[in-house]
Amino acid sequence: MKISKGDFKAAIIRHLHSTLGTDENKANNHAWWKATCAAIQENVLEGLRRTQKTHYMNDTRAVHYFSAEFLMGRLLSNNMQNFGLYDVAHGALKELGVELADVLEEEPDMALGNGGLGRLAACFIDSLATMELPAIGYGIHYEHGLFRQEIKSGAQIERPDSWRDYGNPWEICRPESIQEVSLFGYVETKYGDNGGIKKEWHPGSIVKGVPWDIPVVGYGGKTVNVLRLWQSEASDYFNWDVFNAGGYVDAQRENIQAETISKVLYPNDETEAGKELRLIQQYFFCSCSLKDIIRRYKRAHGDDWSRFKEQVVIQLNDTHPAIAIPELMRILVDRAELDWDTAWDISTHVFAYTNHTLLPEALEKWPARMLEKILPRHLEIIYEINHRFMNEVDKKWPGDNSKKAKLSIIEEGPEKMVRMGHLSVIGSFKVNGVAELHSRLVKENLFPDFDALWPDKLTNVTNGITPRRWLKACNPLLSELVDKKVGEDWPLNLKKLEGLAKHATNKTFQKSFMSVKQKNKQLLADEIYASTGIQVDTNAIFDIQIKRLHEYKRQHLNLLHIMALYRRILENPDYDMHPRVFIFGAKAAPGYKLAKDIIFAINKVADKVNNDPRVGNKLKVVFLPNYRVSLAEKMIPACDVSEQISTAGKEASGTGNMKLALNGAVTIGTLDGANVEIAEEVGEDNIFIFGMTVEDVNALKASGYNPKDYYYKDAEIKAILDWLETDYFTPGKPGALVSIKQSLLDLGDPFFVLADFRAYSDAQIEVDKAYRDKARWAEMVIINTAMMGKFTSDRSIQDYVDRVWRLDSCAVEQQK
Ligand code: 26M
Repeated sequence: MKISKGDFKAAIIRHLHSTLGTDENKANNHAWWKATCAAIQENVLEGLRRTQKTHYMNDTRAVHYFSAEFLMGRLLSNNMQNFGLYDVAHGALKELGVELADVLEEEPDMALGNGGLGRLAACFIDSLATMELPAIGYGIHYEHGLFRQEIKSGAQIERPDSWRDYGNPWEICRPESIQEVSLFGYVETKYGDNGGIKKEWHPGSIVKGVPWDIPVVGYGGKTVNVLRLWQSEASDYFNWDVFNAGGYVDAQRENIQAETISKVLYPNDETEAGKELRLIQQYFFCSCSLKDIIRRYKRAHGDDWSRFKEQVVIQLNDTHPAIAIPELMRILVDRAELDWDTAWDISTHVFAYTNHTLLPEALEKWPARMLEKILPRHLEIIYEINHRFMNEVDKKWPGDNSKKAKLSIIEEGPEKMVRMGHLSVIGSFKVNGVAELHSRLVKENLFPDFDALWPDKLTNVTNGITPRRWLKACNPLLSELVDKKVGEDWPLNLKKLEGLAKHATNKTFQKSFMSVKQKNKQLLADEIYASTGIQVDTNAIFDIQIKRLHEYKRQHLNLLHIMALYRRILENPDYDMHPRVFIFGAKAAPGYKLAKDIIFAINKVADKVNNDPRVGNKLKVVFLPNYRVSLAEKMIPACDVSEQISTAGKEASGTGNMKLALNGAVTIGTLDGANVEIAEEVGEDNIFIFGMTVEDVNALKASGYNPKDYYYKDAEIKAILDWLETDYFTPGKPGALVSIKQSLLDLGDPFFVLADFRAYSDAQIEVDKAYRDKARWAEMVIINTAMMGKFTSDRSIQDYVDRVWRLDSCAVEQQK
């Protein structure tokens, strides 16, 4: 379906007039943006209709991706690109006197996620549509996405994100598919004539789930799947008789404001326990989604449940949607009246679970008391699942009570807790980690006994990223160069990039490649100036660390090294280094005090360094506020050095590492997460690996790590940490940065920052050397782009199809 520039121009004007009620003379960029979206949406909706019809007619097996987060970013550029209409739109707008780039900037990010996990979900649904796989994403239609970050006097301030304030041109409300969700109340046990017992849940509250569909356009525009997001609303009616009869009204009824359920995305925060609303959010979207799936299944198969597990596979993106397991059991046993074994056989062939972290504080546990209050029937079902599972454990390890305690869904203690990870493993037919190293650690450290019990259940699927957004769309200059060298089909077959490798030492190609990098650096320099007023030299090394702020990611290791460089320059004005700009983007969880202190410290060090005439252009430090998908798209193409410096064993995979390397950045990193696999792909000469391995970390921990050893033995480390205690960076406020020193010295440096400091500093010296050898650097950069083929999310999705989902693609009939 090719559209001419003239037709597209007419469509934009038509929408300006009849959708927006304005005209060419009055329209501002926002109106042009909306009209352009509406013109593209005509194609989107046509593709959506065809896809849904095709999937219905073919009664396809489909994957249902359950995720509390989808970090979609902007959609216009992506959708245009995928329909092959980017140049057409660009030309049409030009003739109307409008710059496409300005129009694209009008679109607010859809920031319905925290970071890696949410962006992974977005890349995956892009790949699913591109690969013509029948798939639907299910999540929450948050009114407010992740907070907008402002920096005031160096400190993070959180502001609400209102992405839908002026209307979202992509979403379609589907009132015909509204679902109802029950909460609270009590369970009645009924005794049947045949001696059987039946459980009846009398809810204390009912809320409505309203689905909003976001079309997901595959590359090439053939398949258009949907992301279905549920919004909560007050239910129109409530059957008071039901529980007046039970007499529990006052005792059991909870009044939650229905609208608050989907009001706001929870930022990854320290403690989850006690956050009732978070559990309600999870149950709300899982229950709506399951009912939606069942409604669709019944339309084709009636009450015959025997084919359900052939038609439906549900991928749980972390444990956030784990409550779907007892919810499906409840529907099958209490509602469909299947016997337990039949229901359990269906459930355990439908669910698969992805683990995204080993951090103990991030493993979800809910107080049993809280579940009992909000979802009394589900707690009973969880106990029943656990009871039967404990019998299985006893068969494998007869009489071993410590095994039972370790494996149980229920953690005993002063407060009984329900471990959602255990529930997920027990209720799923496959469990995967997100990089080779991480999956090994899931087997060896997190779930070793489950692995012994079910040796085929635990597996690996290494993460990936969509090359459509993360190279073609965000880096048009490099894309054009790549097109010329390896052909234009690399966005669908990223291994084609390997064709660049043979040109890696070619002087002319090196020059073209590095001139693209230079132009991208200039664009970022302009952005930096516009948003911070800091002027940076594009001949400097652009060294970038972009990710959520967390101690395990060790932004403070980067900061200590920056302070070391600063100190070396002050001590020796001729200190020999290539000029460098250190650029950060990071949001801290609002309740994570030390993370916020680290942001404050980065900004305070930046103030000092950037305004110290003794430093000149050698060193600049930039903290770009409000890091988000659309800002990442500007930073990634301009990066020379990619910082991937987490404590070994802590970063499950990382995906920013892949995006940066794909765009020709060289990684300085630890042997952690997918860095290990990136190193395998590019070879050890084209990456700077430093620091302790997982084994080193374990050994040091076992022998008793004392950060003070490093403080007293390494004069530079001591000087830097002591510097943090003075008022050098916070004039008149000594001690304002002391919490960082305290965490590293007095609180035991839980992420081994000091232990890795010297190795990191040495690796940075190697980076500096390599960069100064222009030919060597260009070769490394080209090899990095060339060898990223493995990390397309298309490969990840193919791995899921082969190892987990067993799914066939389905060609959507196209318009003649
Ligand atoms: C915990 C306490 C305080 C602040 C944050 C957390 C927290 C940490 C990790 C909460 C959840 C966490 O895990 C979920 C997650 O986002 N994991 C990320 O998933 C990505 C996609 O698989 C991986 O690439 C990242 O390595 C992994 O951290």
